[in-house]
Order: sequence, then C-alpha cells, then structure tokens
Amino acid sequence: MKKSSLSSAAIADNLGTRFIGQRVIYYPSLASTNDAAKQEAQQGAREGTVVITGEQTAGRGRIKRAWLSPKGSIALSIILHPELAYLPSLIMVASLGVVHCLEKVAGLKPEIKWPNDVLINGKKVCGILIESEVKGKRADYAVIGIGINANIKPSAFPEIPPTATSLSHELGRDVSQLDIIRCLLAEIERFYLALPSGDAVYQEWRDNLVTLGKRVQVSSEETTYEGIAESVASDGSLLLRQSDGSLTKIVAGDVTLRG
Ligand code: BT5
Repeated sequence: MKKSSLSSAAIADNLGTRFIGQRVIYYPSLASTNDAAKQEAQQGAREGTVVITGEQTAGRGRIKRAWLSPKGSIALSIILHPELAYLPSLIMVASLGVVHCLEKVAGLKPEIKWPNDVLINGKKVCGILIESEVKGKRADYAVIGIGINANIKPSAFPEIPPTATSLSHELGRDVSQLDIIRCLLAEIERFYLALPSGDAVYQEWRDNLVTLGKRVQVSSEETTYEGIAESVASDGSLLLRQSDGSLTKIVAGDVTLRG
C-alpha cells in the first residue's frame, strides 16, 4: 500500500528539484520535525534538507500550542538559508505550495486563512510553523514546518478541534502521502525560487486568502480587534479596517470569521 512506502529514498528519488528534498531524513516517529530540523541546521545542514516523520509525539503549533500528528498525518520540515528580506515571504511560499499540491494531487480546492492555516470547506487541514535564527543581518537558517491531516479521522482525537478536517475525510478515501509530499516539495521550491523576481508570490497569496473582505475578530497577544480584513501587506501582516475608520496593521494573531 502506497502510504506505508514512505522512506528517504522514495521521497527523494527522481524528485526533479534543485535542492529541496535532495536530502531527506526520515524517522518513523519523532518528537517534532521542526526541532530535529533546527538541530540539523545548527550542525550545518545544507539548504533544502527535509526532515520528515511518520508521526510526531510532541508536534508544536505557534506560541507553544500543541499540534497533533498521529500516524496517517504528514509532518515535515524544510531547512532553508534565505536572505533576511525573504523571511516574511516564507509563509506565502509554504501556503501556496500546500494549496497547489492539494489541488494537483487530490483535486481539492483549498483556501488560505491568515496567517498560517490551509482550509478545505472552511475547516483546517494544514498548519504551518516557520521558525528562524537570525544572526546580525543574516538569516542563519529558517525552518518551514508543515503539518497536514492526510489519512486521519480528526473526530477520533479529542485534542483536534471540531474546526479541523483531513484529506481522507474530505475525499472519502485515503490519499498517497508519498505523492503529496513529493509534489509539495517541488511546489515549495518553485515558489521559493520565484521570490527574487518580484511580487508574484505575494499577489497570489493575497488573492487566495479567504480572510480578505470578511468581518473578523483577531486575537493578537493581549488585544482583540474586530473589523473588516481589508488587505495584507507584502510583509504578510493583516490590515484591519475598524469601525472608527482606522486601519490597524497586525503582524500575528488568530482570526475568527464573524458572520
Ligand atoms: C499551527 O499552529 O497551525 C502550526 C502547526 C505546525 C505543525 C507542523 S508539523 C511539522 C512541524 N513540526 C512541528 O512540531 N510543528 C510543525 P497554530 O495556528 O498555533 O494552531 C495550533 C492549534 O491547532 C492547536 O491549539 C489546536 O487547537 C489545533 N490543532 C492541533 N492539532 C491539530 C490538527 N492535527 N489539525 C487541526 N488543528 C489542530
């Protein structure tokens, strides 16, 4: 069965990328691929190295939240050495990579919810966690961590909220994790390589955001804002029009759609 055929060789074989996925480190089980990738990066792993696992036992979301990745999920992290200026664009690269690969491989119509979720039919199927180490004017490394609910039944896990879905739940059948992973690595490299050529990645990301034009509530650190999600800036921040007419720039937060 295809889903049990995950291995470093199966993922990297004839992948056709320049660097992403040319080296793949596969573990059947791991605490967190982001933690392992950060360790690899600190030890000088080359750009494009991918750490991937069959299940995470301590997967992480943002701000110390847990991310559940039972067997049947996809959990991987990609090590990059981007220029500092490209760090804010990595969330765009990753989200668009996920959207394109789920369209191509699974025939689904995913949408991006600001700042780091990919949804299918309004439910979260993928979370993205980007972590980086900056030394002076240089990004020492960045790690793009991606978790996709592939062949799992979200309702079987009390820790996964009812706002989540999975690919198998949406399709009514299991998907090939290998096909999704290989496509994902190629798509992410394509968008990453497009960054120096201008605004195309930002524009496509903005145009795929389900959040824009909607009335939303945004919880950001200790403040909660409400208003219309008017646009996003090219640094990835959300521009929220509040009822007094003011425009607030929000760098990070959690969005709830209102009505
Ligand atoms: C995220 O955080 O959505 C980022 C998740 C990134 C996971 C990847 S997997 C590979 C790499 N290695 C890691 O250790 N992490 C990355 P956030 O927006 O903070 O969402 C976290 C919240 O999502 C949790 O508080 C739960 O409510 C919910 N959640 C947990 N597991 C989920 C799942 N499998 N599907 C949907 N929602 C989930």
